[in-house]
Amino acid sequence: MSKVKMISPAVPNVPWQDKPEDHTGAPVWRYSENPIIGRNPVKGVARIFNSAVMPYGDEFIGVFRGEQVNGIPYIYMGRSKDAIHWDFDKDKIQFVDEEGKPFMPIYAYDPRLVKVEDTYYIIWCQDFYGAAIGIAKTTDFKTFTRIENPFLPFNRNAVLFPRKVHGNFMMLSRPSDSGHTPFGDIFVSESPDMVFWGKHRHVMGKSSEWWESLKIGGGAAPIETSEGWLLFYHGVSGTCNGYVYSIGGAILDIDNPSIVKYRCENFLLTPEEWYEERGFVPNVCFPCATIHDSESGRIAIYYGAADSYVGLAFTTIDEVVDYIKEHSVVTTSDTEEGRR
Ligand code: BMA
Repeated sequence: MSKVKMISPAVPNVPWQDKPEDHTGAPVWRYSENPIIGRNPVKGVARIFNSAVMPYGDEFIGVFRGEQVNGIPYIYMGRSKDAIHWDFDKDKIQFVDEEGKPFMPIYAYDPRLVKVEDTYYIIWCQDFYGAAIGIAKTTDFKTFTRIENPFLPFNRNAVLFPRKVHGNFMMLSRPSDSGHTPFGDIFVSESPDMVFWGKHRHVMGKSSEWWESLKIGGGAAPIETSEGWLLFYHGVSGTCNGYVYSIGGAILDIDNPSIVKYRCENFLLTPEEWYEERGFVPNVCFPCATIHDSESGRIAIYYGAADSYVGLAFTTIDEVVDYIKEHSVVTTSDTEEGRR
């Protein structure tokens, strides 16, 4: 039994592999059979990466960034019995507007999938006169109704919290430019209805740590724990050979998530394996989801690798929270409420 509690359902069939005995370093270890999704996974789709999955009944469901053979990214649905082997729909998700009429974005990438109360929300990056956030909702994974775009352009990496805080939906995002943004901090915004967003607060910015010294962005939906919201995010370093994306960890205040309680100065996972270092964009570990079991404390992290594959890594709630706390460095911009 874990000493840190995850306030979420039990998922006894969470994918899992024990930590290898010779594992050193951060308390996150890779699945030995990575990548779990290889190239050309669906006819007409060259690569699947940066994708989000979650439990659904006794099985699993997910929304996947599928890079079509014409280079345009779209979102595809997948289902799995074990959260490792996935069956994908042949066609991309067909979004409709509130009247049920077809309403497709020009492109859609980096989807997150979060259930709040009885509704599943898909949040992604799309064109809204430049890179911005799109959202759709579904209750049955058959009809996907787009709702109002939450933020003005330019923005990326929107991540919804799995429950309301003080009666409001909460969403992280990363204001950006429309290109390969060389800057970026994580902000949080609130909404009473998923339409009107405000009360914007700064959560945390790039840090002086080299691995996240250029920009950061939200990753998986925060996990509610007895210590606060556990956030796996990405941190980017700008090298002379391009960006390097690593996975970081922080714990946000449970009642006021704009306040960072702990932030790990070390990365939790950084590109080391061939499928992370070699691909369409080398040196990318980009987390988008976790599956976690509140009974055993096991956490499976899903991350895009090198903009080409999906990788799976594991940790436990106790190990990762202990490590983040032991190696925590927070600045004033992390711990303040972030309103200026
Ligand atoms: C970011 C996003 C991600 C991508 C990453 C590395 O700006 O576009 O989808 O994984 O760059 O290319």
